[in-house]
Amino acid sequence: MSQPDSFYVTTPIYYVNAEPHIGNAYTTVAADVLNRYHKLLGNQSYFLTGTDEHGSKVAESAERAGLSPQELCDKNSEVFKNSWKKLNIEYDKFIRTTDPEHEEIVRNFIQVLHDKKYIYQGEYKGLYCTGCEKFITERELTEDGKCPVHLTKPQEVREKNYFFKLSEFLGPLRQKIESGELEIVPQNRRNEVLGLFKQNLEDFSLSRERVKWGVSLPFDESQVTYVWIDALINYISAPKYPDGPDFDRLWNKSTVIHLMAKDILKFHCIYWPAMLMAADVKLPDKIVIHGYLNLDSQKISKSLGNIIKPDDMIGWFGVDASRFLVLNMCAFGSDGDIRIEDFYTKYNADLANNYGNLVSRTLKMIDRNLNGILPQPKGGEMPDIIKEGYETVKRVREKLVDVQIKMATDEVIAYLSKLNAYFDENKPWALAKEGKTDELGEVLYNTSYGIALSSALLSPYLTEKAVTVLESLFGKKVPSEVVLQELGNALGFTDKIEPPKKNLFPRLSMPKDLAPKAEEPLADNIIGIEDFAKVQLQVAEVKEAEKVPKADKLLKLQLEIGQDKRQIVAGIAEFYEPDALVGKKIIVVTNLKPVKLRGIESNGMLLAAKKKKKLSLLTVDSDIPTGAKIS
Ligand code: ME8
Repeated sequence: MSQPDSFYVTTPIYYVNAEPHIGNAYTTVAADVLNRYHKLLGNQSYFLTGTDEHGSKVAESAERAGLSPQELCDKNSEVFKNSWKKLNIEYDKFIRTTDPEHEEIVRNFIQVLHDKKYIYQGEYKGLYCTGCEKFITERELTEDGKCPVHLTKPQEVREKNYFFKLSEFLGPLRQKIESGELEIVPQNRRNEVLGLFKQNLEDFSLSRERVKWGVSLPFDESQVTYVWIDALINYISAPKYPDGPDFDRLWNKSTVIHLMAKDILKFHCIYWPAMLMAADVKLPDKIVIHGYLNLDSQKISKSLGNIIKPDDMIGWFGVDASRFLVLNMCAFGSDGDIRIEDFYTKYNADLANNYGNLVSRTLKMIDRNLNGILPQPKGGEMPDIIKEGYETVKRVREKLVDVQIKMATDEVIAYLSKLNAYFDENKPWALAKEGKTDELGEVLYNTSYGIALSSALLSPYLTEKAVTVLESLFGKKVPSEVVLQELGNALGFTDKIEPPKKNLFPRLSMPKDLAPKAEEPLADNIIGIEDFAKVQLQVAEVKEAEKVPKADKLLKLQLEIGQDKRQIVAGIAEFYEPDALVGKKIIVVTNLKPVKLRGIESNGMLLAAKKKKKLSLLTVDSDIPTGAKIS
């Protein structure tokens, strides 16, 4: 299949309610690397990212910060831009959904759907999670009724809304996904999307009555466009749907690739293409869905507050290595559990040893033993190690067609390992000692050739350091794509090769304050807080108390615990008269399995301190309502 030569790569547009974290950086670096790879391999590529600025989530954050929604958006979209700048992200356009041009295009697009009669009015009732900015079903909730992502209780919402006739497009859309006309990768996510068609996919509401911070509907100004619909339209508003000068080139004539994590798959793989079909607009070509970066097995997310910021990474490893590491800890498509020490291990293995050290050893030997001059190859067949380099370029290209970014990188790293082995097996230091200058020149030329190819292939990540290496080898700035265009030819290295002034990637050890705290060995009788948290303790008031007949030690107590009434049987008759207990506030374990004592049900256990022949009930030292929990 011949590849089109023009690509249009997008990331999700991120909510501005908080700062970017490495989860957002993951997708953005992936898109940036993909965009740079396309160009490196001789194609045209355009890269769009931006911020999602409407909706109740942003409005609520603004209110908490004492700002107007627009002020918060202006401030935080800059934070995103700055973070991306620090990470050397080179986007072509940064779209904001509060851009007036975007807002106008949202209204135009919705009007088209309305004119084509794909929008109707209805009433919406459901559970809404503000964190997700979406309705969630009872089935999706956790056991205690919370959103599984944000661990907050959703709100019950009932309002008049406008609905999109999704049902009309489900059949044709499914067919487009099955036939690969709309390609969803990787395969397991495609299957997940196809699985959604078997569930009850209903027409969805595309407007909101309660929400004020949004783009008003063109045919009913009392409602705003649902933030998700507003956001999805960014992909066509950026090239100015329907007839802006770039629309045809970027949307219709390019391979459109949307990148995102699995959280927003339904919006992108079902709602968005269905809306485009309704408006007679071409569909995206490829939807690429990656997994989550997890920290301690929990998704890194703003709402959960367990974030690593891009700045943290840059502080630990510098820009180039951060770009490399954030993307290459796990297969693109799978979830990756991050431990910070794994970043250090990978940094040292791939960048410090495999790449940086090889560059340094090779260039130093050329400088010292060959006066900085590599001999031209004798001609004839290319040596295997260089042919292997060409094969690597080919394999990288193949992996990128499937947007298997990590696999593409692994090809380069594997090639660098072979190059290191070639260097070590040929012992250039011994050749130098023995005065075998021709052979030495050949080994160092071949290694430098491999380094040049690897640097070109790593340059989408190592935007600064790979360029420095190429500059050392060629004596001037040589774009990576030019190096790759020379495949099959001898490379014209400079006649004054100098080793980089500074160690490219010095070995690093993890600072002590980042190391996970060693767990204290627990004595046999020590429990963790999670064990204690299993016991539910509450304040109760004794309403009635009486002796249990024929049992000297037992009292039967009737308790009030908040709204709850309970009976317990306690072995305190030797220490308390029943009447003295009435009105007392005591502490009770309220999640004990009920038991029967002398045939009487006891539904809880009171707490008391006991030593020798003394017993004292635990109580509270100020007036607090019954039912109050103890922690
Ligand atoms: O969903 N691992 O914005 P958002 C990997 N505004 N990727 C992660 C991640 C993690 N732990 N956490 C976030 C929205 N991401 C909408 C999008 S698009 C029309 C509207 C990345 O700020 C990943 O790409 O919540 C995910 O899909 C996106 O951030 C969600 O960003």
